[in-house]
Formats: sequence, C-alpha cells, structure tokens
Amino acid sequence: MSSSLRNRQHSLIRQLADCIEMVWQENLELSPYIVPQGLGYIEGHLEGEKLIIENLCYQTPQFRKLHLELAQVGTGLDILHCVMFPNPEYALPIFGADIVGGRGGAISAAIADLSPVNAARSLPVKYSQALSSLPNPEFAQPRALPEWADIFSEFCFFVRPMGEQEEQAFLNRVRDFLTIHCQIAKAEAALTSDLEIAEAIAGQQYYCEKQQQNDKTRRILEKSFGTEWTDRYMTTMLFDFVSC
Ligand code: BLA
Repeated sequence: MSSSLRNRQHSLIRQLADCIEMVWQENLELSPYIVPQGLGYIEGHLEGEKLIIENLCYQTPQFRKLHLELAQVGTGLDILHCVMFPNPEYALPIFGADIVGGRGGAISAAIADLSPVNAARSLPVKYSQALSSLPNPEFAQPRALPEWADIFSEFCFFVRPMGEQEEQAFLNRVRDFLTIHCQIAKAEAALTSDLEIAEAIAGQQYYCEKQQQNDKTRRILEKSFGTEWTDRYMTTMLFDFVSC
C-alpha cells in the first residue's frame, strides 16, 4: 500500500517505510489487523501545531501486531515508528525502530533494535549469531540511550546519521535486521510450555511499560491531543500488551 503521508516526509523515512512493508510482504503471511476505533488516520492541533498520524497494521501467525506509524508535526518534524509484537506463543524478540527528523533537513534520532523479551532477557543464539555476522559500520555521531532504555539488546544502534551515506548505512542495517527476523520467525515452532508463554507475555509487558516512559514521544503527542488522549494512544496503539 502506498501512503500519501510518506511521500511528503524526509527521504530516509519514506525509504524505510517502503523497505519495512516490502520485507513484510515478501517474508510473512500478512492478514489485516483491526486498528482501535478512530486511530487509523488522526489529525490534531491543540497548541497550534498540526500533527498528522497514519497507522498501518497487520498480523501474522507469528506476530500479534505489526505496526508502522508515520507522523508529521507542523511543517518541520517527521517521525517513523515501527514495532513488531510477537505472538507470545513464539519465542521471538521485539523488533522496534524510531526515526525523528526535520523534513529535508537532518535526522536527529535513528534507532533500531531486536530486543529480547524472554526471561533471561537475552537474544536467542540464532539471532546473536546472525546479527554478529552482519557488517557493522561506524557512525560519526552515536547517541546515548536514556535511563529507561534497559530493554534494548547489545545490537541496538542509536545514531544521528550524518549525511546521505550514513542514512543509507542505517537503512541497510535495518533491512538486514528485518530480513533476519522475518526469516527466523517464519521457521520458528510455537512454544508448548505454559511457563515460557507466560514469561514471553511478562517480557512484552516490561518492554511496553519502559517505552511508555519515553517523555519525548509523550510530549509531542500531548501538545496536539492532550494528556488523556495521549495516555490512551500510548497504551492501546503504540505499546499495548496482553496481561497473563
Ligand atoms: C526519541 N521520539 C524521540 C524523540 C521524539 C520522539 C520527538 C526525540 C528525538 C531526539 O532526541 O532527537 C517522538 N516517536 C516520537 C513520536 C512517536 C514516536 C511522537 O514513535 C509516535 C507518534 N521509540 C519508539 C520505538 C523506539 C523508540 C519503537 O517508538 C525504539 C525501538 C526509541 N525514541 C526512542 C529513543 C529516543 C527516542 C531511545 C531517545 C529518547 C531520549 O533521548 O530521551
């Protein structure tokens, strides 16, 4: 599906959105996912700045929710947010990515990870082997993670990409992460242990509770939609979890 918003966004965001959808379509059996009432396409402007959000969601046997969100704040800020929530019956990590940047200008934050949500909070060996063998380019301006971010793996990369070459290096590495993830997921057998499934559910809950502490995301949403709406959006659309 081609989205109208992405064609007006920063070229790295447009390219990554196209890449994510292509890897999903090529590797997974996608079914529609019903987005909560009124949260597919959203426009808000409480304090004058207009915020537009487009959500695209799918589900598959291995993933309870594949979520790609594109957002545009006022005339200057573009955002891509993507999370692949596994069905907790599969022992899979959570893929997440966030890109924040000025249109036509610089990207200030580009982050991607495959985050472990098992009881040991470590990636399955298949993942660490595959990810270790990827090329790992240096970025001139790596960024430090905030305090809440203890959910990410040792493979997490968080940078301010400097120029076209680093943007392409970021895109290529995310494409590799996604491809490895989809290929492993597709071949994964479902868990049979209730304990392991309960641990996977608890791991997803912990991941979501940490992500909900990102004040930078919360502040942007609150400025256009207020606190009550933002709370609902962050807990039902961005980082929802099922409890045991
Ligand atoms: C940072 N996220 C940010 C920033 C903004 C947003 C404005 C600050 C950019 C900067 O410091 O340069 C905003 N992100 C949004 C908004 C949405 C969004 C409004 O997704 C949605 C509508 N965030 C995620 C995911 C990850 C993530 C999936 O949604 C990681 C996998 C990480 N974003 C993340 C981190 C920061 C960030 C770690 C830096 C936070 C900090 O430095 O305090």
